[in-house]
Amino acid sequence: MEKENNVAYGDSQIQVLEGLEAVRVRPGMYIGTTSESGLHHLIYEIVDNSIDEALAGYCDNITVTLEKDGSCSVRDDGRGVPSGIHPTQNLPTLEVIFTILHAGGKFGGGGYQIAGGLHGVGASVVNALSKRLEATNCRDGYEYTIAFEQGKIVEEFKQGNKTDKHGLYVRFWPDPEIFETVVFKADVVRNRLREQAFLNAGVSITLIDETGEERTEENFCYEGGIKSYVEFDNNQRAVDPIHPEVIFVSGSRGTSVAEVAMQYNDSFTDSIISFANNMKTIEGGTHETGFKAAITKAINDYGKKTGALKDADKLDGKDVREGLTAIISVKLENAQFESQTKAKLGNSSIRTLVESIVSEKLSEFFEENPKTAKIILEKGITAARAREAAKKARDTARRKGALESTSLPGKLWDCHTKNVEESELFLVEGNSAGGSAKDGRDSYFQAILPLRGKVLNVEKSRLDKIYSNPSLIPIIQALGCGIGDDFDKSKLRYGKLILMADADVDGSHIRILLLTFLFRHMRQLIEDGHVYLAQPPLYKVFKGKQVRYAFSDEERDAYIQELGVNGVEASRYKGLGEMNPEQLSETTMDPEKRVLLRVTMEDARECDRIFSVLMGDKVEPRREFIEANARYATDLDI
Ligand code: 1YM
Repeated sequence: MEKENNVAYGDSQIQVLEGLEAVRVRPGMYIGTTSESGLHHLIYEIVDNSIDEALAGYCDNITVTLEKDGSCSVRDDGRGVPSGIHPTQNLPTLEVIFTILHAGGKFGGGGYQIAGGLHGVGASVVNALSKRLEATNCRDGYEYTIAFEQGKIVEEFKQGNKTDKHGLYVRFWPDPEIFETVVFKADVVRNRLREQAFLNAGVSITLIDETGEERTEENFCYEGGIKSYVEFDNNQRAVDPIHPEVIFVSGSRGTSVAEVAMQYNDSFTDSIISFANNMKTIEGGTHETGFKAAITKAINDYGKKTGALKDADKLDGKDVREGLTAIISVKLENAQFESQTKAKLGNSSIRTLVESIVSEKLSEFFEENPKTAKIILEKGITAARAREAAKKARDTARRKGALESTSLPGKLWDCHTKNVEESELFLVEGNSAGGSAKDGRDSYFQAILPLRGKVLNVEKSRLDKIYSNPSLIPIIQALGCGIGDDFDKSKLRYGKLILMADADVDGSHIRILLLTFLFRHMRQLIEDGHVYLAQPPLYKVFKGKQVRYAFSDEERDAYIQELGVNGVEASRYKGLGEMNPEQLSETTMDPEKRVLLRVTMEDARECDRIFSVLMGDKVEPRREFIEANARYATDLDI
């Protein structure tokens, strides 16, 4: 055996190093990406091992600490890792766990961790991608320690002090040579830990954040598991349940298990979040398909049975999902993940499992809870009627030509170019501002559509109302691309849709109403980056012929200083309508001078949540709506 750095390299260690080196050479293969999301995966991998120990019944508490020095530590009070030499690797088990890819009972076979995608690659990958990793294992009356740098042992496995504690402690410093960023975000970690606490009922997870000015500590522990998750999601979105109980069903077949929690609320949208082996499946998959089929069948069957639905009536999937919050969690061996992002479950056996347990047990639930069953059925029937009404309203609107781009709204001042790439449509609050915008525009590529009054709040209205709404129809007509199921982007008439409203609370309200409409019914326009917010100035500061436009109080004060005027002379705009065409052009419309904020869909679900909070019935959560409004505005286009 050769000795180097006090470390003996035998054949097996050389294999180890080659293994971990492979992880460093192709980190993407093991953690998906080396961006911020990959960085956070390191934490999840370690925490997953503690959660497994908790699920095995040996661990009560897991503590994750974001340390001041940028490292992260995870501590559990489980059994600790076996303290001896690994029987086949002939190395300390503690070393094996951090050095052999997919080693050990948990990392090779058995359990659910051998999922496809990113999950369960384990502690050795975290070690390989860390600048340094330290582990302290408490078991059998002693403390044992080991430390690595970039996967190589730097402090050998050794027995330390006596202790009657048990459990494993791991602290790691992510390697800046590997990751684009090595700064953990407490928000990201918090959401994940909370989610894991919901998915693993009764497991107590504490997050300590030492990185801020003040140390914070939060605990997540939910005896109700995914039932509590449903309640939490409803609260987050500020929707009100329409029946008292969260419905819970679970079942298993062979080694696969599935559980579902669901509850209906008074909103018109659904929030279905699904997981496979505790990984969120954003794109759904077989478990979601099975669930959707099952609730459609169970509700229709119940409606037929009670006579509420005639033979000819049938609720479709969309009807029975209106206002539904549901969490679906399945655990299975050999999970297959599909799609680019590996966020879609592909195993067909899971579809059958979820479908059969949900349809059977939901039917049972309906029998035993006729009051709730009636409420749910009625919600579906109302949704179906609204769908019918919407279809009629759309057909009527179509017949009148109101939705075709061939019939443009009377109030539209169109532009000359037909080139979508270069054209812009300004939606302008108020007629007088519309007039200024019309005169201040470059009519070659800029079109103006003045909006009269408040836009319909689509969060509180179904499609039938939209198809007959005087504030929205002109927008649909001008854009030309249709809405909802009829949406066809190839018919879009303008490359940029620019919302231009006053920089006050009313203006913000109009912006949010328009964004809600676009988000719900022309989402792709936001996704593809076609939607912008104009930024009119708040102040004009002038002295003689010298004029400055200020977009904030600070800027105003700076201009007052610069021009040497006293505050009285700095006039504040009360609205867009107060600007003449030249001023409006100069400050807000001319591509050479204006500032536009592009509306992005950073996180569609978060966006959805905010829209629900802002536009739902509850007043309280709306208070901070201006703050929330600023969230959409992230890209600058100057
Ligand atoms: C902070 C991270 O990894 N805890 C942890 C890991 C293990 C055990 C307990 C454990 C598992 C088993 C038996 C078993 C692991 N052990 C192994 C291996 N926390 C953290 N807590 N005894 C203890 O699965 O049979 C791999 S992980 F391989 F040694 F069994």
